[in-house]
Amino acid sequence: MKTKKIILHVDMDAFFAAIEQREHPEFIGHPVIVGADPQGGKGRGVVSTCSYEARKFGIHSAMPISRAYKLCPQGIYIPPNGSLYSQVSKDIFKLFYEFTDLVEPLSIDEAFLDISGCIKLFGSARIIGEKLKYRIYEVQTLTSSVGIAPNKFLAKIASDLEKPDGLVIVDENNIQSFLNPLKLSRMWGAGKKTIEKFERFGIYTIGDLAKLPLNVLEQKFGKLGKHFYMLSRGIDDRPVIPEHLVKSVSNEFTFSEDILDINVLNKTLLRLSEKVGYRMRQKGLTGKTVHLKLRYEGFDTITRNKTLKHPTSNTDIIFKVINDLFTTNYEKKRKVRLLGVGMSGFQNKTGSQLSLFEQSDEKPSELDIVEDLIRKKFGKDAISRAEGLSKTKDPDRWIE
Ligand code: TTP
Ligand code: MG
Repeated sequence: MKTKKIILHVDMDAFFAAIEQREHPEFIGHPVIVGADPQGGKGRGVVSTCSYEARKFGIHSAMPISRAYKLCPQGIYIPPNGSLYSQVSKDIFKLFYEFTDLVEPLSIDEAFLDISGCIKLFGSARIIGEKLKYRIYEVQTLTSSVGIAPNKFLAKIASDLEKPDGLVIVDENNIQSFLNPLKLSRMWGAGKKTIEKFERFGIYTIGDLAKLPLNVLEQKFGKLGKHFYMLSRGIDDRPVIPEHLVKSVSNEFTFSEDILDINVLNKTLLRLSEKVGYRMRQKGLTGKTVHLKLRYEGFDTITRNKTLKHPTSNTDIIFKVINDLFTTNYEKKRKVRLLGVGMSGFQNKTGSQLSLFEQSDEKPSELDIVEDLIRKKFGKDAISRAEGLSKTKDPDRWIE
């Protein structure tokens, strides 16, 4: 018999803005906007996030900063301090492990915890949710929102329903009535176009969707039909994958201003490839699949990948593939907000998954070896082939 799962999703409230309010108590109770410089309404770039006080003015993440300024000129505008936010994030994640080792990080401020095995120890799911929120507040003076449910899909919806400082528990006997009134945008995988398509059929809520038979959904949405069928009934079997089993290494970079300059984009891709190559080599890993993440102005994001014949951790090879992926997929003249490089399809150092006659490109180049030594001695950022990049990058914005 399959044991019942209990999944907890935790997401920090107004994360970057809340940290700024904590660091500057005089900002508490005021609209705080973290993002690009508004320059009196003429600024370029976007809002990273804003405090709940600022949300009352209609401001939200990814909104042009000039628009935010029009809506709330009296707001407190702050540039992001990425290294501080990364550190706070790391410290918060440590607290999750006080409850379970089954922690899957999702982003800088959210994670899934599989708490199925520790209910007895703590008493109940609700007690775990309350304790976790309390610990985060006790150590960090930051509020978080928690959702607890029989699966990831429901837990993630639940954590968002009563933000900020929310705790929502989905009763396993009332899943359908929990889902029925919710908008389709809550469905993982339902983008703008899909929602428009549903609306043309008079489907507006998850409850409407749950009335459709599987064959109709498959006819209209192909493979995604089954996915929507399952989710609209609250069925989701995805396991929580703990960090040490996450099978990829990636780094991304968010520009403080959206970028058109192809030189800056290329240098950033090289820098990211170096970082990923370095981390792979430190872990003794080689990988076969190279991933590119490309986010345009306004949060429109694509991911592309290519699988190599032979596994590698060689920076030159990673960069060459990334460069090819970028050149083929980048829509010229579109401003870029974020770039990411990743590797997956790992083999370990002994090449245990390599077939006998398969040749490995594992050998790091001489340059990789020298650079790794320098990094070990002087720190991760001591050297980069993307020379000159330091002039254009804002080091606070590296998020790993
Ligand atoms: P979110 O968890 O989406 O937002 P939030 O924590 O600020 O607010 P909420 O209470 O609604 O959860 O994202 C976490 C952080 O990631 C956020 O504080 C800033 C950053 N971020 C951006 O920089 N740009 C974006 O467009 C988004 C959505 C988030
Ligand atoms: Mg958040």
